[in-house]
Amino acid sequence: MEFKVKVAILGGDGFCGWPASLYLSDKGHDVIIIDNLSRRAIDEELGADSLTPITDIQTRISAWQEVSGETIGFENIDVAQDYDGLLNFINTERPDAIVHFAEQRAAPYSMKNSRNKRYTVDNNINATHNLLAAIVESGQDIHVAHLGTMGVYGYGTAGMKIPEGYLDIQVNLPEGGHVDQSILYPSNPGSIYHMTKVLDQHLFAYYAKNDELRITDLHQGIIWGTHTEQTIKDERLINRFDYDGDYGTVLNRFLIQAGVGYPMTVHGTGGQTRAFIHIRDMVRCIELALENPPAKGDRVKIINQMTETHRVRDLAELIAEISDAEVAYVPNPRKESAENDLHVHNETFLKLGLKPTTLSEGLLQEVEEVARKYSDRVDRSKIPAQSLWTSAQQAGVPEQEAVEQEAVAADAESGLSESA
Ligand code: USQ
Repeated sequence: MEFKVKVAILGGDGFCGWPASLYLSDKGHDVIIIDNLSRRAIDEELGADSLTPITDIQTRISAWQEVSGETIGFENIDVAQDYDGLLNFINTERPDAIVHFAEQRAAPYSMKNSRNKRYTVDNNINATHNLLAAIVESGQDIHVAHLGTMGVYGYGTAGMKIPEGYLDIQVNLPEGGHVDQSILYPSNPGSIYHMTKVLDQHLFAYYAKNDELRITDLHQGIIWGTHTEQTIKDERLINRFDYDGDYGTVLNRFLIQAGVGYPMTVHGTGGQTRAFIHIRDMVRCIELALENPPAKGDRVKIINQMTETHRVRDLAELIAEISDAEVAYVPNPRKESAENDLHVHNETFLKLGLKPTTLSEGLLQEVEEVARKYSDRVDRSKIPAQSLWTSAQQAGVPEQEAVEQEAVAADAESGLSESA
């Protein structure tokens, strides 16, 4: 039997939410977007803009109807603030599933100042908790698929592969013998933004246990790419592409920097290794997650949504080779390990049929072409990353030295060494 759901996409106007909404609609699911358009408001606040000229949500939706014949619903609800609006929506529309993307997702933005830290915590935690409480109050059995992050784990291990969410441990008993347990993998977030996804995990664990909510938490790596099969069908459907120092993510930033002749901004030594996934795989993963929900009463299903790992400087050097771009090693504005290895279990999606779209010259060039096409929209003053993680950095203490010392201290405290 064909699998079709009525699905609400919270945050469906954003970088992941929009292509996921189109993909699910294209596959015949009944999609309703809930979004308060906060990402567009933050663009205005930052004086930054998507590289690609995104149209307003109404134009997006009517263009999709014209192109595909499919209807996507839209409601402007602030799920973090308007609990009654959210509950009313759930009671009226009775979705089978809700995909939760409705969180402030930029680590640098979250670290800029205390206002942004507080906004990120208030917004993200309230959004998640309002959703869970509203589902319980509605009395409905709705599968929640949440976009979490690989960053909840930190980016290092005590020498093993990072598991999909849970760590099997043996607790030694004082009277001898031991008990076996499976616990949430110890968290080690590197920013207030990543911390909110750690806090989300605990809310999910509680509601899965207490109310038997069916929840999938997708621990996603860094997205790269911009177009999907659907967003490329019409320019009015184009996805956003962030390149600024707050919202631009590393590989996309390097590609646009290469595209407009700006030296690629490698932070520190570029020894940071991170997990990556192409945007076309992300949309597929969302559908696979919806098709494979946990059963009622199961613990939260945690899946690592990533397909490959790369070291930041290797990415810059690869792009330099294929495009003649320059690499600039800049002082790291963040407090993070200068060098780390990263090994990750990601079998769940592979077993469910995901065919990874891995880094290839063709795909890198596709993004660089997008950068060139819209290069007249680039504001070069928005490219440098200016959000500093610590007060020592803000006070101008010799930056690299302070960051490295603090990173070493943070690793020692966490007990999870990130150094190779
Ligand atoms: N980096 C550079 N140069 C740049 C930008 C970043 O060297 O111009 C470095 C950063 O210092 C960091 C790494 O690249 O070591 C990744 O930075 P990023 O901005 O690409 O990614 P991050 O801040 O971790 O956040 C992004 C998304 C977030 C998602 C996360 C997945 O914004 O929503 O949760 O990736 S993950 O990194 O796996 O935790």
